[in-house]
Amino acid sequence: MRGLIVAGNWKMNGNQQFVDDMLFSLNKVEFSESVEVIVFPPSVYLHAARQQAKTVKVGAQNIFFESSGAYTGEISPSMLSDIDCRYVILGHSERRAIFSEDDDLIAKKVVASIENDLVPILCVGETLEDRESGRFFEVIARQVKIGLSLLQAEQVARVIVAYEPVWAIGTGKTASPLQAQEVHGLIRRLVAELVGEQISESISILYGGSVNAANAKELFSQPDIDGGLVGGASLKVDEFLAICSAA
Ligand code: G2H
Repeated sequence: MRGLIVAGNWKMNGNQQFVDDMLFSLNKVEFSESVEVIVFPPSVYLHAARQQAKTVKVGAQNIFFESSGAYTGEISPSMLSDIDCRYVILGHSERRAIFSEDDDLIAKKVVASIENDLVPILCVGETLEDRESGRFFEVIARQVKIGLSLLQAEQVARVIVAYEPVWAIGTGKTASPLQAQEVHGLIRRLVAELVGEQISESISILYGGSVNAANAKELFSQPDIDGGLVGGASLKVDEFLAICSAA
């Protein structure tokens, strides 16, 4: 039985006070055992957040694939392991669009994270243009196939996939539960073709893109939607907790 996950991607928001306040509030909550809650602060706050967090897990929003070296500005998978942060978001559409990350680079990060005992959340999703052309699943399938291409089958079982249609990110437009379910089902079928049904049925596929307290329950009740990757709404503690309760 796959787990439900609510992941709060804080992006480049907040400050030390925000981190302290959020973790103070989250630490008071007893989350249902069936839900895993993870927050993703900016990297400068990761260590402090990891030390404070009692009821939620903490992860990073990005890593580089090398372990160490002359890569100014980057953090490595082993550094994350070192501070016991076990999750990392990879291939977010903002990384793809603003920082020109391509599928091959993301694949290297995915395998490096697995080799360092991290759980990668591999983000995939189509632009509005891709959706309107009707060929959106070709784009998503390419992102999934290349993103997982450097892994052994059993390593794929440790990956979380997040479907985040670019047209729904931070826009207030959400994919309808049926639109999202359609893509999640297709992703699961594709993973089954790549590595077999057993692994494909075991991995969590999260939905992301303007998830909020009002739409979470219906999205999360779809058979192939195993929780959410939440951006803007994860910055407001009451709304984030309502989303966690919907899972
Ligand atoms: C998509 C999502 C979180 P938001 O980027 O990854 O952000 O919920 O603000 O659309």
